[in-house]
Amino acid sequence: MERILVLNGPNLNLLGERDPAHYGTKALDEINEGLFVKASELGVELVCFQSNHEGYLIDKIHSERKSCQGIIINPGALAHYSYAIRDALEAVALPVVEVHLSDITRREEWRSESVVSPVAWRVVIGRGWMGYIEALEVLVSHLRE
Ligand code: CA2
Repeated sequence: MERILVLNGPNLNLLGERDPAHYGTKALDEINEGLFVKASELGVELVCFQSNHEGYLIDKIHSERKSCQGIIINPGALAHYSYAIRDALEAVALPVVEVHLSDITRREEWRSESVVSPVAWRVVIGRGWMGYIEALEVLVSHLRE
């Protein structure tokens, strides 16, 4: 059975508390519950991890590199400047789907670039929580091609 690492970065633990116009109304636990339902339909195992700390996210990418076959990551604001996350994802050489709940290309200028995207196999933006489900579906199809 394939195992997929699902990572969420800074502040995503607060989802559902504020700013529904950008991020929707679901809490991260509810998004993860939806992902577990889809994972069971697809017959894959998920490991979900959220941290507000760049280094902990990098440690998780490293520690799961041999036990997971793919990564779904919403790096939060780290997407806009973390070359360390970018390098970690590139180093482990697993297929990566980058997810953003909001459409970062249609917000503030500083949000419009992701330094992670160049090492992602696919990027899903502006699809709300369903973006994570879409990410899981395309990643699993890709792994089974
Ligand atoms: O659209 C996305 O998914 C983001 O990755 C979310 C990040 C943001 O910094 C990125 O630019 C785009 C922010 C995550 C959470 O921010 C909250 C703000 C208010 C209430 C709850 C969460």
